[in-house]
Amino acid sequence: MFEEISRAVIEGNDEECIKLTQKYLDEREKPVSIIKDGLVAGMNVVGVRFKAYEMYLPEVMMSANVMKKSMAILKPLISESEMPSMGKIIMATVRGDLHDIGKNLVSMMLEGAGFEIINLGVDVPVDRIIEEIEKSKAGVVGISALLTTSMMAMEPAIKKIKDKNSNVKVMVGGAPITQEFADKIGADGFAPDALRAIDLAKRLVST
Ligand code: B1M
Repeated sequence: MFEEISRAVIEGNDEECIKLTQKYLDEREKPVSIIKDGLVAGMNVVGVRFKAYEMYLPEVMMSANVMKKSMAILKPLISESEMPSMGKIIMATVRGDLHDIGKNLVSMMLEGAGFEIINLGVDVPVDRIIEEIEKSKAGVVGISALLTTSMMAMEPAIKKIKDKNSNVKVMVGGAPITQEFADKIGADGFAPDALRAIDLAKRLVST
């Protein structure tokens, strides 16, 4: 039914995707169905192809952006009960680090998988994260670092977050981060890429 819009997402064709979104709405299709069976289905294919090295990063980012544009049209039309959130996740690049391409890609993919993302940006002080946990009641925090210097700020940040909110789960990622490092600094999980970040986030919200 929604193969055409899935294809538009996979091909990163924003004009086509928006045109089809509007067409389906005119035909009285449910916004939730367009999202789940069209956009998310397309993004799932992108994820699988990315993992299999059949698609590269710029293409994945184009697909995620295309999906975002259609989501902006569809989201205001649906109620919370029609499409319940998978959970809230606060995303931030650690203090001292200005890299955000990977974190934003992970955020977009998580959003596509149904999570509500609160993206705090780059160079984020831990106190800002803690303030947001209290405000949003998010259950998961995702911290990204791309520098071997800034990754050292992760451990004290995690400790402070956990001291204040013992139930909050912290996931980490970024090019220099390894599973071993994540375990050593007390993170609840590590994902090497955006796709595995989705699996990890699903696991963290259910534990
Ligand atoms: Co910078 N930089 N950079 N840089 N930069 C690197 C990281 C570097 C490896 C380049 C190099 O020297 N070869 C190097 C770090 C070396 C080190 O620490 N050992 C470096 C350096 C040194 C610097 C500066 C210090 C340079 C300078 O000014 N002298 C400076 C630092 C500024 C600062 O942060 N304080 C700097 C600045 C910049 C730019 C601003 C110019 C720009 C960033 C623009 C931006 O992000 N808006 C930049 C860029 C683009 C890079 C490279 C080229 C690319 C990074 C990137 O976006 N990769 C990078 C070299 C490289 O990696 N080849 C480099 C693509 C992105 C999709 O991958 O972020 O790894 P990545 O994300 C992946 C996974 O890691 C994972 O999923 C993503 C998708 O698969 N992931 C997560 C990421 N976050 C996750 C979070 C999760 C889970 C998974 O859960 C929470």
